[in-house]
Amino acid sequence: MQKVHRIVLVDVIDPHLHKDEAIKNLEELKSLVATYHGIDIVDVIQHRTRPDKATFIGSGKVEELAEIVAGKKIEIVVVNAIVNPSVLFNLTEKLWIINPDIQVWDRVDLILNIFDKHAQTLEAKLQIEIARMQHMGPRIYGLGTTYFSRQAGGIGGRGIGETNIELMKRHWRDQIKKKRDQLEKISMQHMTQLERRKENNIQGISIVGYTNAGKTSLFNHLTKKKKIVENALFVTLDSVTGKLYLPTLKKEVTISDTIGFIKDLPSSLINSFKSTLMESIHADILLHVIDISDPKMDEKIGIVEKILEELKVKAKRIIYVFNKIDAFKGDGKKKLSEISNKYGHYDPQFISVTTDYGINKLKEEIEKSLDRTA
Ligand SMILES: Nc1nc2c(ncn2[C@@H]2O[C@H](COP(=O)(O)OP(=O)(O)OP(=O)(O)O)[C@@H](O)[C@H]2O)c(=O)[nH]1
Ligand SMILES: [Mg+2]
Repeated sequence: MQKVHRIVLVDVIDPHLHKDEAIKNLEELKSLVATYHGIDIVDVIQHRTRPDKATFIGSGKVEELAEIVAGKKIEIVVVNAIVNPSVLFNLTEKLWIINPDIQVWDRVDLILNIFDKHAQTLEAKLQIEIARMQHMGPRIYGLGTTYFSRQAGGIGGRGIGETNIELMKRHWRDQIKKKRDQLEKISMQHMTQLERRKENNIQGISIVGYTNAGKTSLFNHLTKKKKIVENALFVTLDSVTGKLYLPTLKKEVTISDTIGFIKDLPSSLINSFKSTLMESIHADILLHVIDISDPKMDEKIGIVEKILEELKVKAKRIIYVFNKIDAFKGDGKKKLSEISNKYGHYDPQFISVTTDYGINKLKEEIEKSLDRTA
C-alpha cells in the first residue's frame, strides 16, 4: 500500500466570489492531490483582493493554518498558485516550530512531485530533475541569502555570505548543465528517428490535449496497445509511438501519445518537456482530444491552444476530437452549434472511446487530412 499524505490546501479568493464557487475552483487542485495519493484534510480559504506579499494569506489565517497543522497532523501545505519562493520560505518558517518536517508547496511543486512518482523512462526522469532544479533554485538561493546574511551580519561582513551564494549558484548551474547534456543525447536520437521517417515518407499523427481527456484511451483503441489508462491526472508522462494502418490510403502512419497539459504550467516546465513532446512538435497532424463532458471544456481548450503555440508546433492540420460524448449531460443540440461556431475550422469530430462511437469517422477524417497534406 502506498503511503497517504495528509494535506491542507490554501487559497486566496476574490471577496465577491461565493464559497461554493471558491470550492469549485479548488477542484482541479484536489484531483492533483488525489493523484499524488494525498488526502485533502481541510481547505484554508481567505477572501481578499490580493495575496499577502510575505505569507500569501494574512497573519490571522497563518495562525489558523498553524493550529490545523498541529491538530490534524498535516505533512504538506499546498498553495493554489505559483508564488514567489520567499512566500513558501516564510510560511515554512512559521510552521517549522509545529512540525519540523512540514513541506510547503505551490501548484508547480505538487505537479513536479506527481511527475516524479509517474516517471518511468530516463528521459522523463531527466526532464523532471531539470524542471525541479530550475523551480527550486531561487528558493534555495533565497534560503541561502537569509541564512548567510544573518551569519555574515554576526561576524561583521557581507563578503562571506555573497561568496557562498555565488558558489552554490555555480554548483547548481553545473548540475543542470550536466543533466541537460544527458537529455540532449536522448533528444538527438529522437530527432534522428524522426528524420529517418521523413526520408521514408512515413507521416506522423500525434495525440495532444488536456490531462485526463482520454488521449491514451484513444491511442490504445487505434493501435491495440495497452498503455495505462486511469481517471487521474498525468498518468502518461512519456511519449509512445505506435502504428496505424489506413485502409483507404493503403499505408501505415505513426501515431504518438504523450503527456497532457494543465493550466499554470510555467514555460520552464514546458521547455524541459520538449524532448518528450518532439513527436507532437513535428507531427503532420495533431489530434487535440477534448473531454466534452467537462464543464470547463472551453477554458481547457484555450490552455492547450496556448501551450501548442508556445511549443511552436509545425502540424499542417489540427483536428479537434470531442471525446466522452457518452458522458455528456445537457442540451446536445446547443452544444453542437456552439462547437461548430467556435471550433468549426478544426473539423470537429465527436467520439466515445468507451462505446466506439465515431471512431471510424475519425479515421476517415485522418485519411482525408493526410491525403491533403501528403
Ligand atoms: N465516459 C468516458 N470515459 C472515458 C472515455 N475515454 C476515456 N475515458 C476515461 O477518462 C479517464 C482518463 O483517460 P486516459 O486515456 O488515461 O486520459 P489521458 O488524456 O491519457 O490522461 P493523462 O495521461 O493522465 O493526461 C479514464 O478514466 C478513462 O476510462 C470515453 O469515451 N467516455
Ligand atoms: Mg494518458
